[in-house]
Amino acid sequence: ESKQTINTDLVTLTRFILEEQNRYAPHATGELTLLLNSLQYAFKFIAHTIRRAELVNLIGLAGIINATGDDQKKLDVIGDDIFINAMKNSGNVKVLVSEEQEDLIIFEGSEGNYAVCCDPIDGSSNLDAGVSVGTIFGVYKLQPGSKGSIKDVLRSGTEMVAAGYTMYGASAHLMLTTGHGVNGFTLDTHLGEFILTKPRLRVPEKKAIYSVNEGNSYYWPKEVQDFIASLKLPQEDNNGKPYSARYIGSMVADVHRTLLYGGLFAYPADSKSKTGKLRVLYECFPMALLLEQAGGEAVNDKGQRILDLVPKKIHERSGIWLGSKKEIEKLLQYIKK
Ligand code: AHM
Ligand code: MG
Repeated sequence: ESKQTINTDLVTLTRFILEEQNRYAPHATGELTLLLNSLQYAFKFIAHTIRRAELVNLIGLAGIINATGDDQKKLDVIGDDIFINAMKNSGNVKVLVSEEQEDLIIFEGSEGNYAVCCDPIDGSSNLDAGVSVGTIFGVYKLQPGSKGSIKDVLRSGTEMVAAGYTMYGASAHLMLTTGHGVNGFTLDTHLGEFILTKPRLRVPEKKAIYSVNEGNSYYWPKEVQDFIASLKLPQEDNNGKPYSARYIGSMVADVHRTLLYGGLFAYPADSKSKTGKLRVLYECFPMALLLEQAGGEAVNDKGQRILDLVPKKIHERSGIWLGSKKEIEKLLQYIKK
């Protein structure tokens, strides 16, 4: 006879955020707490929309055509709309940077004190194959006295007050940091709540996994070619075995695996993408902050700390290497040679 126990004292994201505020900022206004609530609404809405997407399209194919004859909006655009509306209506956001919007958005009616940078659906080329995609976000507090301007976001990553991502996979997984470590939540779709499932997550110190688009190796600088080639040789610190390769092609999913299992994820600059592919404000910074807060590291192709970069434009790109501490050490030894 099996005894089933059920946890009747769940830590929901809302509870967690309130408790964290009481612990670290008891005199805070609670504005960031409200903003994080609006963010979780956007994640739930996007998660729900992605789950239904294929079926909704199938209905379209079966002959029920949109009355106006419009093309069905791509999920990228829908995700962006959901995110912008959630931030606009939160009342706490003054400035928004979205990968899908060329210009910075300033919410004129808002009295909010925060700026949010986001990639609403990262990895969207994978969507049709049902591969995990995600929303990446980073939050700045407006500069003192600012009424909302580009200066509120052209700042180093060390100044972000919160960052994370939600991966839409078998479940929706939210990884969050407010500068006090990393905590992981899983969406219980029936409760409609993110539940704390990975408290105080730490990235393993080392793991013989590398994750990079090797199809670009022809374009890589020599030292990157040599470094990755070196990982394919038997390793003293890996029972004499070479590294394993893992590459999903969806940053959120590749970083999620790296956070949980350890290893190295990279998207270096190359002769085709001279400044790299991934964007500083809403791809590199949030992931770098998460990795550091979990005990890992994130550097650019020169070995400089990602979080110390200061972008000159909102869609600036950078080469990036992130992962377990020991794996980044190996890289640094190599590029300093
Ligand atoms: P996107 O923002 O247009 O979706 O591109 C970002 C994605 C990342 O999720 C992923 O790490 C990378 O592009 C994969 O690029 P590639 O197909 O060149 O390997
Ligand atoms: Mg992206």
